[in-house]
Amino acid sequence: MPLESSHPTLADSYAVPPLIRAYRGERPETAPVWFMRQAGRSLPEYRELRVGTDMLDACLDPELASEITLQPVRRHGVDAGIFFSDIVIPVRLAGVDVRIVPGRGPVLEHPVRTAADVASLPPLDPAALEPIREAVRLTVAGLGGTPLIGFAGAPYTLASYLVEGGPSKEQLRTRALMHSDPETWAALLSWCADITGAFLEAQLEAGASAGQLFDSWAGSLSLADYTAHVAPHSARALERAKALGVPLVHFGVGTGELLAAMHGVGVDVMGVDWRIPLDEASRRLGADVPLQGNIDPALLAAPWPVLEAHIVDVLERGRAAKAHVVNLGHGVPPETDPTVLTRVVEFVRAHG
Ligand code: 1CP
Repeated sequence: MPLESSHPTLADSYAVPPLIRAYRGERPETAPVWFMRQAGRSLPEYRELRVGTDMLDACLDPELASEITLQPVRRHGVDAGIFFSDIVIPVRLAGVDVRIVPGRGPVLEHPVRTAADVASLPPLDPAALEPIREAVRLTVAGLGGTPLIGFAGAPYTLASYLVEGGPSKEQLRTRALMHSDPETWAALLSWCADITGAFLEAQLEAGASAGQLFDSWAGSLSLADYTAHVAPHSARALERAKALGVPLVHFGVGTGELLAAMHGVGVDVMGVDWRIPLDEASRRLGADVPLQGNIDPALLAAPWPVLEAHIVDVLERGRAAKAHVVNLGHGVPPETDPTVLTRVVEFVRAHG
């Protein structure tokens, strides 16, 4: 079902969308807004569609993935769709046995922990990405003038699931492998960079207007480890996307100490979680770097006046940067009342 707003006039069809203008460092009339994890469990229409379909199967069904991507754009009127998929999709498409366990996250039948495990990781056949390309084409057509953001997991975050075998708070085994067997580590991260880079490239080539690299768990690394053992692989993952000339965003959780290094892998925009204010992030990065963030997701459950005061503060501090795309500091919590998200969009449109 196409969106109601998908009937651009001739003039509109030549206009650059506010999101892309902000990613390029301009300040559109109001700050663009979208939410990480805007598709998914906070929406009753999503829960209804997903009944009886496994998470990764849903991602690989082009019609379903496209419809789920469009749902939050229709409901909230956000400035972008984020492609409905998952960071482990390229792992699955390479033929590795990974599942998403409801309420938990990605889980591997056989964790990847030794040199032999890494050596036996299969390459990703580009043809396997066809359901992703097809879903993106359908979604871009359905979105009309609203841009689609493609995404991929960064090599470190992806590797953490492979090594730990599932979600992990501190990635102890992963960080131990990094130091105890640097050669195996480098081979593992190169494999991750190749498959995740191909996943992102496929989305951009099929029509996504921007790309976001999620290094969600990089915040558990020291700056020295990030710089020596991770950043070069993240840069490699982005190489092919960079050649396409679309704006690229980099985001992690708890990465206040890593912001400059993460920007240094060659992205245009930095996503910031809720732990440091945007004016401080801008001080660390330099005022010419556009920022994305950083409403505390916890406050979506607070009384409106509390949330509103927080949003006003985020908008004001965001003025320190050259441009600001409003978002949360991490994903929408599953139990969020979706009407609150719509109200946030309306408030930002009126005040941002
Ligand atoms: O049954 C379900 O609905 C499963 C829940 C779910 C959903 C909706 C998972 C399992 N993944 C997704 C979709 C998803 N994953 C999207 C697209 C939807 C959107 O943003 O609107 C995106 C961008 C992701 C990316 C993703 N997956 C990240 C990076 C973003 C982040 O939140 O930091 C990570 C770390 C994952 C792994 C993952 N997949 C699913 C879960 C529950 C997790 C996190 C588990 C953990 O805490 O380690």
